Amino acid sequence: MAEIALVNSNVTKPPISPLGLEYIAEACREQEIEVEVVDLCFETDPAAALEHHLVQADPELVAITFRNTDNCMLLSSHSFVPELTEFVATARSATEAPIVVGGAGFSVAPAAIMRALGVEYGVLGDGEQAVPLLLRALRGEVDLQDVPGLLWREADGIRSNCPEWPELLSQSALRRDTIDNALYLERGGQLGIETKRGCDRDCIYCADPLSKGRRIRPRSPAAVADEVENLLRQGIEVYHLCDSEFNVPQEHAAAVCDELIRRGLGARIQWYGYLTPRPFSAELADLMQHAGCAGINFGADSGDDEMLARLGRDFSCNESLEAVRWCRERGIAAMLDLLIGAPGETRETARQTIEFAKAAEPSCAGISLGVRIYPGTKLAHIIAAQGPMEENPAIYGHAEDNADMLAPVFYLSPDLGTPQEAAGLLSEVIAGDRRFFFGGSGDDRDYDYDDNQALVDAIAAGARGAYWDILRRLRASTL
Ligand code: B12
Ligand code: SF4
Repeated sequence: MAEIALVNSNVTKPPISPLGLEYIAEACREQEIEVEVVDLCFETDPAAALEHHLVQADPELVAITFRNTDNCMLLSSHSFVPELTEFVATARSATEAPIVVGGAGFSVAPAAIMRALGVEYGVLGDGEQAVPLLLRALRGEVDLQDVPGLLWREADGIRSNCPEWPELLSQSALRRDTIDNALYLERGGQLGIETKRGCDRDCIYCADPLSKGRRIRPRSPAAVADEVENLLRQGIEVYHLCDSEFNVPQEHAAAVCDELIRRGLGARIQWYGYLTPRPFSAELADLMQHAGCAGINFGADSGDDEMLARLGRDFSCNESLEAVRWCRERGIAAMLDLLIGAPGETRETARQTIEFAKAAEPSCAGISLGVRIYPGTKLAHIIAAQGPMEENPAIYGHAEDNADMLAPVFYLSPDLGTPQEAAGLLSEVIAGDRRFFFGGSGDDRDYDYDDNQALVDAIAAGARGAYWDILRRLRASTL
């Protein structure tokens, strides 16, 4: 019998290891709480497996991780909420234990998910402190008010505590031995690791500062390197950083690289990460290369400085160009992630963005058409000020009965026309340039990683790395 069943509900392929759940499992273990990880990802019948494990484990608490509310792509929108609803119903029939849901997906729309699922508890933000404390609260040892980030039900509605965003997140070395990480590498092509949590930037569309905290909480470089060594012992050599932005702040990124280099790990591992074009420098690119960095996904967003300012970004197009050049000179693959269709976007700025990306000569570029709107962001406020969503011609997806934005809903600047017209315009400007990926296009330009068979097959055949890097090598026939 386990005290807590930790359930991974993310079953899309290629598989991404449930890093948050693994970190929570380690935190529980440190407090001598017995956990059973119920990973549904590789099960042929996930619901039946869930029922079987819960009946066997008979836990006091069922803790379900919910990573993505949807695939966040306007052209191929797919919500994961119906699947989660089914898993919750199965858990209900298998055990009388209360259910708590958390995770990156949960944290972008917590109250809405609580209402949609009817679960007793939810947690916005970190789970390492919250899950063990919730167990103690259920035993009457502490109050529900003591559990950071907790949402729970009372007669008059859903109550919530503020998250604490604690500094002390995971300074000690994590063992990373509660999940079958070798299997995730074999089927998923890389494994996640965090060097910090949180982001203090003001990009109008982004939910990360809300779901991960605005306070940046770096881990000690030694703890990160220890964790890499623990994973290397399991044969894991290819990683994807799970920081919102690895180079915010730049000094911490450099310190992590220094530590990896000092231990000689740079030559033994390959890793990828998300970075913002500022702060970046030739020196950081050097360090990253020596520390094993194989590729960087830059959130460049736009090729128009006024659009960047409207998006709340704090860098210029020139800085994106320079960042890509520094990578090219050092053999680090660089992807430019572009976001087209935000408020103020015109056919001209969209065209300019594609031309800018071509001129930057990245290894590849990805186009996200339309902006997913999240509750609590500046973008959501801008749109609310334009009147009811259902009457706003720039809103696509679920505009009606969706005030909490749990169902996928997007903004697309009216100047671009319908999503199909906008896609047509962009395809025309891309003009067959094979470096460009197009989210949700449904053809070989698609870089939606949700149930992506091309990736699954390439990984099964031995490809490793970030998915955009595998896809670009596939397109260039270098795999
Ligand atoms: C790195 C990353 C990727 C990498 C993953 C690499 C890897 N090996 O892990 C790649 C590029 C592959 C990727 C792919 C996708 N991603 Co992604 N990704 C991220 C990112 C930056 C980090 C995720 C992460 O691991 N964080 C670190 C871990 C430790 O945090 P965590 O999982 O949130 O867990 C903590 C808490 O949430 C909580 N918690 C977690 N589970 C539970 C459970 C309970 C019960 C409780 C109480 C608490 C709790 O405690 C944990 C520890 O504190 C996040 C944004 C972010 N900053 O989190 C986006 C993010 C999760 N991704 C997102 C999306 C949309 C996707 C894709 C669907 C995109 C696509 N269409 O292809 C795919 C899905 C792939 C898949 N199979 O699931 C969105 C989801 C948004 C949403 N609407 O839900 C996010 C939030 C980015 C964003 N802002 O848009 N992603
Ligand atoms: S887009 Fe990047 S830099 Fe901007 S708030 Fe989100 S995580 Fe931070």
